[in-house]
Amino acid sequence: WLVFTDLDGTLLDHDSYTWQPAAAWLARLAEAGVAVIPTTSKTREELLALRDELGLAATPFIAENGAVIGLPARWQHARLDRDPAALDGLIVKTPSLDIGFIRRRLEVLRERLGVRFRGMGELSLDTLCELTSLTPDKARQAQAREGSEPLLWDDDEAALARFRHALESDGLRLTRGGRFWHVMGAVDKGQAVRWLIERYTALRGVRPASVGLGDGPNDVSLLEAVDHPILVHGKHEAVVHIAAGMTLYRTRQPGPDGWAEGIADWWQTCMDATPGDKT
Ligand code: 2M8
Ligand code: MG
Ligand code: MG
Repeated sequence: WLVFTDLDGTLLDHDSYTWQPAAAWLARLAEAGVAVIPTTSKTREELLALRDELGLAATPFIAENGAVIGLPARWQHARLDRDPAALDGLIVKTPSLDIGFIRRRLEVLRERLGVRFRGMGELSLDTLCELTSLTPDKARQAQAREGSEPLLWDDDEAALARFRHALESDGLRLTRGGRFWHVMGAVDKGQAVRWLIERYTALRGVRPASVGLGDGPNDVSLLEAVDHPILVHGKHEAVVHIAAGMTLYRTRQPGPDGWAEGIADWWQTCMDATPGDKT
């Protein structure tokens, strides 16, 4: 089994970013050899710091909504990775558009459509800290974007619809996180999840079963890509559009408490029920 999990509002509390209520389950999964793969809007720099704190340094990560994928040594493939960009044993894939290109397109569209928004790269560090309650160090890591730009939308719904349409005609995508809207190339979390499932299959010769946890609209593609989706109760639940006929576990609690609740339910229904190999 592989566990793909969103961070903010899912494994981490939306405001305090703590994961204490989920810590016991993280330890138990590590002990059972189940890989937990962060699948998030956060940047590579944020992930490199967080994965050590979370004890997830040996598993891959999906950053910037699928625009950045980090592969640790055991997930690298002798034939598929001829990547010279290996840093500290980590290979990073950037299947999307470059941040410079995205920011230039955003400026052009803002001018052409006359819409109002602020990109994360335009916010002062103070404003960003105030908005997100991140420390200055972490806020700086959040600003180190590579393939997606978070936006604060300062305009109305009609303007947003026009903006979304114009982005799509440009080959860009808009998705919604907890506080920000996010713009990136033609990638999403689900695509990156499927890519990692393929990679695991190529390395091990067996297809892994998968669990996914998320709380927001940008997690729908992630939930659709896994065998066992868990929707963590959160502030945008009303606008998380789940396809009719899709079965998923909805947690009662938000954030890391909901994460632990969903994982406990999955463990009971899928793991305790099946003897044998749990990895
Ligand atoms: C942004 O992401 C969250 C995720 O849902 C949001 O949209 O609210 C990103 O900029 C991320 O890099 C950052 O850590 C986070 C901080 O709240 O905000
Ligand atoms: Mg979230
Ligand atoms: Mg997220």
